[in-house]
Amino acid sequence: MEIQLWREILDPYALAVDELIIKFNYIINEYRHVGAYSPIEQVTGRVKTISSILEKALKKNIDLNKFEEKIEDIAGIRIICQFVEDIYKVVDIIKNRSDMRVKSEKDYIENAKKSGYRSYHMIVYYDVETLKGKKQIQVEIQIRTLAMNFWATIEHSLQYKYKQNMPEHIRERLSSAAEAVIVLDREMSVVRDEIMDAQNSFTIKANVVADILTNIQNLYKVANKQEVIRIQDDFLNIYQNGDQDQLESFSKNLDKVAQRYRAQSLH
Ligand code: 0O2
Repeated sequence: MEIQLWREILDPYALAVDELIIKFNYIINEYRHVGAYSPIEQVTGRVKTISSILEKALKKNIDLNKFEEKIEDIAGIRIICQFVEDIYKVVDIIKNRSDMRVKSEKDYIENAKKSGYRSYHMIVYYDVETLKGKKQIQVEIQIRTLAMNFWATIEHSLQYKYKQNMPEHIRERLSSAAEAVIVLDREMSVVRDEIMDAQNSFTIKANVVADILTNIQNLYKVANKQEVIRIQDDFLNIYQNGDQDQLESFSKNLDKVAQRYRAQSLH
């Protein structure tokens, strides 16, 4: 196949990956903007290179005329979560969306691979719009924790280095590292509620502070400068003593002041 033709075939896959990265990042932002904990920590994506498509087709005896149908991971999205519980939340989010249709799922967390590999895999159908019209793309979504991702990344590069001949002692090390990852994820789940509380209050505080600063900035344009400087000093005092309740009530009062000025400016 000519390189130009490959490009024409693979471009919609790149579009699907780009769109999905934006959409999953949007989910992260939606959670954070309401001060809630996001089950998605990070999202990345890639389109398989022509050489790995050819390699996979050769390895799995796939007819090149059917590679788009048979190779399900030409477009790949990887979602990283902090905790195992989050993975299943993300799976539900994906299942409830109207822009993706689940073709198949593999739970390599409940049923880890022999290598020790753990992740949740979903193949979804996703439509993109091109000049030639709508094109349905298959996308592989891998969902895993930070710890699982660390293991898989190292193991993948060792697989690449040794191909089929990974020395037994390295295989054993990887296997015990996989066990350690299970223990680590389990330990993290135990402290999950506390970690989430800490992260939530951090996000809530950041949102309140952003609201206060926006109000102060806007007031500076319309209100008495001395008064705004006094408000700013009050804010700094409360901020320094670190009391969240006081910060929130200060923000509410400031909202009222800002509203009063807005009302005045209308008269
Ligand atoms: P690459 O280079 O990441 O694209 P199967 O026939 O079931 O063995 P299949 O159909 O490819 O394999 O599906 P599966 O098992 O769901 O694996 C799909 C992808 O998951 C792989 O893509 C890897 O990215 C990842 N994966 C699966 N098993 C392992 C493993 O043991 N270690 C690591 N590090 N990753 C794994 P590719 O195309 O194999 O590779």
